[in-house]
Amino acid sequence: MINLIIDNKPVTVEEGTTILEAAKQINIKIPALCYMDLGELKMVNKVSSCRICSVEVEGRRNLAPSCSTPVAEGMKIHTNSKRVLFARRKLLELMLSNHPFDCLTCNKSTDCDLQTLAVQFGVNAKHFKGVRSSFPVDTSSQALRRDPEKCIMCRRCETMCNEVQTVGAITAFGRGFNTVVAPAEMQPLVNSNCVYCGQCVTVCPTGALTAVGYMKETWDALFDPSKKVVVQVAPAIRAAIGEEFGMPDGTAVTGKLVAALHQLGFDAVFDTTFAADLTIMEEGKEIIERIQKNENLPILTSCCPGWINFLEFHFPQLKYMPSTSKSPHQMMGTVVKTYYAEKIGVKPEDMVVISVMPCIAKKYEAAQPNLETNGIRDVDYVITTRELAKMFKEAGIDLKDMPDEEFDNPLGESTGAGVIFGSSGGVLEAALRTVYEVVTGNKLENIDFAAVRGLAGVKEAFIDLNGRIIRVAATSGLGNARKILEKVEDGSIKYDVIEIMACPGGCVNGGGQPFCHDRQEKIEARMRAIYEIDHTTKVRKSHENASVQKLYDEFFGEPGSEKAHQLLHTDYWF
Ligand code: HC0
Ligand code: SF4
Repeated sequence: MINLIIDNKPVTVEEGTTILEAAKQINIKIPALCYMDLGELKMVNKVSSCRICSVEVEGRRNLAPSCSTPVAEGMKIHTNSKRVLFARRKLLELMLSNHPFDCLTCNKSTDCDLQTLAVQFGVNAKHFKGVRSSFPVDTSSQALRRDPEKCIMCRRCETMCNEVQTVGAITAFGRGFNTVVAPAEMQPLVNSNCVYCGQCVTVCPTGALTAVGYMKETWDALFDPSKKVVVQVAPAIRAAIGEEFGMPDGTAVTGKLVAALHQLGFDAVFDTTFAADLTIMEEGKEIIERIQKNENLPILTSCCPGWINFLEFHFPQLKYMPSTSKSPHQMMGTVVKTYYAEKIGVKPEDMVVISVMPCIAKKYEAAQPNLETNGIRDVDYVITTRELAKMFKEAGIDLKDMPDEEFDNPLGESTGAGVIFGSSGGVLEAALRTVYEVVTGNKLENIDFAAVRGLAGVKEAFIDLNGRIIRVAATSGLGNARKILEKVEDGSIKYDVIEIMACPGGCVNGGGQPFCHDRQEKIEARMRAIYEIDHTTKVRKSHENASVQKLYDEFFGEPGSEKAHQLLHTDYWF
């Protein structure tokens, strides 16, 4: 153990601890911009490029970056001496001298770490004149927006994209003022292998990487009297949007969310979890068929578009493996514009479907040419949790003050199984609850598959289906997906079913969720909220969803029917 003194407070920490981490242990907060260490999520960036965390170490000539300087016995450290504070202010002034001053209109405003520090340090004017770097904004994609002039070269996005997600879509080019983080050969994003997982957005400290917004299109639809505007909300929204309104982490706000959406003016408020149950009926059927025929195994889940994009670029040879089921929100879009449109006597072209998703890749998915029915988009626009929170605020709606309301029928009923889709392992668990009962004809006594829950990168379980032992896994984070698929390919591991989610921890940690610094705690709280909803919901198995059963009776016939295949399945976009 190492003994040292920070700001006159003694502290004893393990060898190898950095000064920044040691200070944290005695509640001394050192500001930082490029530093990132997100615990179990295994996201670590210690490049010391911003130097904002510099501290004074007695006896050393230069200030030391606390994020990468290990403690040493007897060190005496000052985190807020005159010299340190002067240096931090100058560093911030230098950064801002090469930064567009458009905070009022930047969509990261109030969530920007650079802006927060500038306010904290009273840096409110440009003190340096001279050259500024100049790069065009990349608006080529439907999901992700790159504004390189706002980049402060913290390299968090590179770490996320290259090391955590192992996608390798963006990297730094050039030197000095000409340095820019961009796709290979400085191509626009749309020509790159970016999978739009949005994880870089979650760690970008400024507005350099943000999600493309569709709030205007959503408002336009709401104000258009000729349109019937239907909204659906993903499972993970209810566990996180409360954070934007000051509610404690992990507060489930389902009823309040529905009330707020009604108040915003949507004609019908449906639950993507209904469609998640529908997905289980379709995907469950595929799982059973492939297991019984013992072919094309493992079957991979297909509901995460970030993962499907990753498959396109990194494992195209495995294209036959994923289920052909559309993702739940796309299924919902199709069902709204066919079954529901017919029921209420409205032409599908007069309907607008908005999906509220914790995800950025869903924006890309919804725009894919093949995800339409009879020439009409299944889903018109996707907005994120953050965008919906902004719309509520714009309309003067405080979620905290809303009453509880129910989703509308007939596409609002869901089960606990549908809700757990929002957490890594949930799709698999929901599928197992149904597949087991359909195959064995027996009631599943313990429906909680705890082994596939939680933040671990790869989670495994075994289940006995009438004597055939099925081996399943859930993996989240594309780096973990890569490892597992490489083993599947080289035959060193055998699975029957694998759930893959692009974001570490699943949709609760999606690229469209509220920004947060204490990420691991937040994700765990959101996961707890999801499982609590499941636990307290009366119906917890997808095949017991009465509205889904009715949909089959009235419209699709049975899971896997010709009509179901035509409307609820797809071949992928590559
Ligand atoms: Fe998810 Fe989904 S669970 S991908 O994470 O499958 O975005 O929450 O809506 O579609 O249901 C996201 C979350 C969804 C879909 C569902 C799936
Ligand atoms: Fe990389 Fe995902 Fe960001 Fe694309 S969205 S640049 S794949 S981290």
